[in-house]
Amino acid sequence: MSVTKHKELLAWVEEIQAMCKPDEVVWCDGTKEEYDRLMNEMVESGMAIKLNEDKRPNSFLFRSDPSDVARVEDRTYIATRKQVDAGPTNNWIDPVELKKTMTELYDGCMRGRTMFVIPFSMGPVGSPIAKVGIEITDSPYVVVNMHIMTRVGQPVLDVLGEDGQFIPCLHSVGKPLGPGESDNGQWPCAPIEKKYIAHFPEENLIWSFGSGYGGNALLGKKCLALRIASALARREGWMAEHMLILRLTSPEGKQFHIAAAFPSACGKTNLAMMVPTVKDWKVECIGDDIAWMKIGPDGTLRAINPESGFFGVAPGTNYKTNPMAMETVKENSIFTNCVLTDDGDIWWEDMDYVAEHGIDWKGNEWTPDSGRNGAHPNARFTTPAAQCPIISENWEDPAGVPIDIFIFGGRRSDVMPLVHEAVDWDHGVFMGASAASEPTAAALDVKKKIRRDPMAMLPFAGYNIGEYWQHWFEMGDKLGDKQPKIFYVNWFRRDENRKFIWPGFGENSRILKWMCERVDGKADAVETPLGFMPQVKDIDIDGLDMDTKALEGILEIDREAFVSEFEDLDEFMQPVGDKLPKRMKNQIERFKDRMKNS
Ligand code: O2Y
Ligand code: MN
Repeated sequence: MSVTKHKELLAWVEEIQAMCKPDEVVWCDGTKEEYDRLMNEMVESGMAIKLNEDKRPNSFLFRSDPSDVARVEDRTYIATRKQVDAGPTNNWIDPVELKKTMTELYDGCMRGRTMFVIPFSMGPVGSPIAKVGIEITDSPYVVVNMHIMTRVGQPVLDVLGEDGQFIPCLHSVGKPLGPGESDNGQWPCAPIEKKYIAHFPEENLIWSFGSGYGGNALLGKKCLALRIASALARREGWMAEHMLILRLTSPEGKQFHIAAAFPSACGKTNLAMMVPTVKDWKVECIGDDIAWMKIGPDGTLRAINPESGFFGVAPGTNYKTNPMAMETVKENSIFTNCVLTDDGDIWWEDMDYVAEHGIDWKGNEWTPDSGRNGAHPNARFTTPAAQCPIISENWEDPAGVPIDIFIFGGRRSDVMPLVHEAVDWDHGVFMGASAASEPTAAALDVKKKIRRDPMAMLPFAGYNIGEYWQHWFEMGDKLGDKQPKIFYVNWFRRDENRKFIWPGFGENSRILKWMCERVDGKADAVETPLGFMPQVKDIDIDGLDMDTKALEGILEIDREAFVSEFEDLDEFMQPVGDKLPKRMKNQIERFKDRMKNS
């Protein structure tokens, strides 16, 4: 008996089966039995390693192919009929041409493998903000990760009914097996020139080929929840953003909901589940990566986290930087490209202790003296959000939480002060659009000191970036007096010895407190050419071990430094051409004028 009567879905699955020619087809039910069965099979085949049950219960380690360790932006495409609709920030190929190329690659690509059909919901099943996707994949690693990152199984098919809308997501590792051939415990993938992460926003369709890793393969995440959803959100009048969501509760019990966008390597997951140092304020986590936001019946902007797990960067995560993540990954987690320790646990660089010996992410013996990293810098944990000790009890509320505050930011060792506030919505949109970060060691771009990453959406806006900004302006108009306040932060200022000036982590709660008090009209600020800014007296520094002069220093603005970046800003905006909204042009002019003349 079929698991669904949805004719369009059944026809699509048949069509893909005929093209990819798998040995068998399995419809995933999302149950624990299914998860355990697939994990057992992968342990048997040598693809997965079961970790020591006493150290890390029900947890597994995978090692990817060394060529398949991260998202491949150069091989990621937005295929729209007209190139202008993908815009200057996306790779573009004509959809007919791309489908032809990929169809040839997909032909017979699942031979010798099982084709899994994964019905999944992004967002609580049945929420008015949620969307249903169906991922077809030949990777059991993808299935078990999707179990954690999304809601999988029959309830999703029930919501879909016989004619509900779904987003088809096709994925193959791109390595068919010959008769009697097996992977032999090796991670299957295709060479880089055959990898394609393709999005067809005009058809709400995703085709991914050749990579089994993270954002390239777990298609609910970056492909659906950001690239396709951002295009869909614009058409339908909502927002799909690369933002964490947290709730901050004041000592009086007043709740504030914050959505914050930072480029990678700026501590998004750390902020999402921070332990605040500011007295009697409480943080609860709702999401660490993606926010879907719709205007609710009361006119407020309601946000849900469409995911149900965290796919976090492991290296650098420890009890100082992110104690709640460390607690979350204690069990029921999947680790990819970490060190296997001699006692059957996992380890990564900058964990709270130094492992003496282990097997590195490439499967070789490793000690701290080996002169190389044990874990890959983009090693990951996949872990259920429900296990986070400070997950909010409302994190799965289908109605979402009302957003009071947006935060943008970036990593800058100089120029950008600790915090500033937009004078109004349009100014805030400009702040987000011009956000910039210094490349980290992992992505060193020697030619440029800063990389613009508007709203942290540079690799994720699934349509023309100028139209994306216009959508932001229009959402502000619709929200009217219910607009969230917009702020910009830079936790990463350094002194003359390259030491961080601001202590960061839990101490960031002091800045969040000031923001909440601004929302409440209780905190002061001074107007500057950059926007509203606090003075030291406006920030709660009780118990903060920091020189007041140093804090004063990072709350000042250096107008000349901003003026010297005008050229970079113009260079970034110029390719947007006719699609650059008038309101953005206005903001750029006003910003320049304030910096030069006020
Ligand atoms: O490297 C990957 O495939 C993962 S990328 C990722 C994962 C979780 C959250 N954010 C990101 C990102 O690139 O923004
Ligand atoms: Mn992200």
